[in-house]
Amino acid sequence: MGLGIRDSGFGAHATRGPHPQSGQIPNPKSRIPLLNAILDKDVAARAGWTILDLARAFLSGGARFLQVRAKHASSAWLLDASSAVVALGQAVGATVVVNDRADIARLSRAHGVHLGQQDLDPASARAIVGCDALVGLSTHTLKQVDAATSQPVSYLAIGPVFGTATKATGHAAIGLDLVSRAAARARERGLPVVAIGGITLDTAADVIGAGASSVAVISDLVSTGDPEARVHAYLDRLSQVSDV
Ligand code: TZP
Ligand code: MG
Repeated sequence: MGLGIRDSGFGAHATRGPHPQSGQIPNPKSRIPLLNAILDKDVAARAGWTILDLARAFLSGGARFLQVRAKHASSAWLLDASSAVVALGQAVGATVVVNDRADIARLSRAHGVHLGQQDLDPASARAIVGCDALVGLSTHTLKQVDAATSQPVSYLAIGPVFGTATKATGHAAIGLDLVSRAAARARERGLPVVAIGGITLDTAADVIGAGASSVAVISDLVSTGDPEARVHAYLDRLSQVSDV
């Protein structure tokens, strides 16, 4: 059984089966929201926000692709929070994915799960969330990008693009050139690329210009104290560089 995906905002990606085929999606840039607004429990708390209030602010600002991320929370907390964010997202047709946890994604009726290289492999995660759900996978090198394109994934993330204090990735900043190369390779296989790591309002447009379909942002969205306005500013700026 799938997750009962409604309009996930990803077009063809939401219905991607377990075996993605090359060229299935001719223009990935048209099928993924430009901003992936990440609700990180720890970053939110440091900025004085609860996950739910921050989700409301992101959605009010126009974000339609959220990820719930809580590395140090209990399973029970994550399920409650994810379920609540999914309900908020449903009201406006936003896509919500859960970081790391395919089980929580399924139980919360999220649209999918975002995996890291150390999490469940995409096929195993998809066995939990279903063939209609989104499965995203973080990558840090072209080798990982190439390996990921033969996995049952819906999108790839690549990063850190720039230096970031939010996560000790163990990888040096990859820069825009690698974003371009990763996006080109992924696009050949019909997969959009979400770029992540150290992205700010001032650099987001360049990242999209380099070929990413979407920018994932954590700390910069809470950096001004007005995340709703910040999200709005990102969408405004990104709509000017997007070719869709
Ligand atoms: N994966 C690679 S970098 C990163 C993750 C989760 C953190 C990005 O956070 P920020 O605050 O947008 O730099
Ligand atoms: Mg992970």
